[in-house]
Amino acid sequence: MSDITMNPLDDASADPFAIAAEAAADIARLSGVERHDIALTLGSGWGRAAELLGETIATIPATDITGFTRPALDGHVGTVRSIRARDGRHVLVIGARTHYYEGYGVRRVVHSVRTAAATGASIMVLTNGAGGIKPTWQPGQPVLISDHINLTADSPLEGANFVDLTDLYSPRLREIARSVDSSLDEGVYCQFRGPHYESPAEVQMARIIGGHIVGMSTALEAIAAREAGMEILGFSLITNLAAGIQKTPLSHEEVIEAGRQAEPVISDLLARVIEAL
Ligand code: 8IG
Repeated sequence: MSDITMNPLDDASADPFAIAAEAAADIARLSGVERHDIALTLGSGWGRAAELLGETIATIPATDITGFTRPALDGHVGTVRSIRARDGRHVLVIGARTHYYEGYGVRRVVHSVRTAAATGASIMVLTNGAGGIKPTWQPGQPVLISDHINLTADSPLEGANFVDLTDLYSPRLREIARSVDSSLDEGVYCQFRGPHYESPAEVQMARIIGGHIVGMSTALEAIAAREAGMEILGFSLITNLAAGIQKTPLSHEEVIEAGRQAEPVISDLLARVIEAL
């Protein structure tokens, strides 16, 4: 599926779960790994974690997997990797996130999560780069997601499918993460549509309604992962303080630089948490 104009998920009459099953079969065929145990989506700043997890069995261009979307930005194609952890478990590492703001619709946004579930993964680890609202947080700090507020006004669920979201971000998995690093703070993640950052007034709104983290991914993916019956662990790397919380304007370069600096530390943390799951 190399042509962005042709994606089977865009056919409204197609079954997104059947397409995810096809994608999982592509991954099994291209990696030689029949089933995966844990799936991990890598957001900004988290990219190096995969190498620390174990042996890379296969690196698959996302465009070779049914239903995956070619990234709109930069020329480079995202990849999906199959990694064998030291304890023998198979980890599916998704380095090809499709964001809601790309405008392809929510089916494409959650396709990687549904595919991960179809490969057999029972745990979905979602990571992202995000803005921080808590005044005690510093750029470069990783935090756990304790809950979310979905401000996209959209859902990955179709039809009368009333999925419960209590304890969406697994208290059990958060406890394990804190056993690896007791200094991990946590907060409520607000998913905005983007791609513009929030106005300072919107950041204040997010704070007042109970948010601590602002981002452009993860909440819709977590809903799809819950629908699929997976246990979910969420991490945000605070790459910047949210607009108006920090004194200076937000820039994409600043965000990339904070991610680059934090990468060794958070990658090591993530690898140790996954080992402990
Ligand atoms: I990295 O401050 C990153 N992603 N919505 N706001 C939103 N998304 C982000 C931010 C931010 N920083």
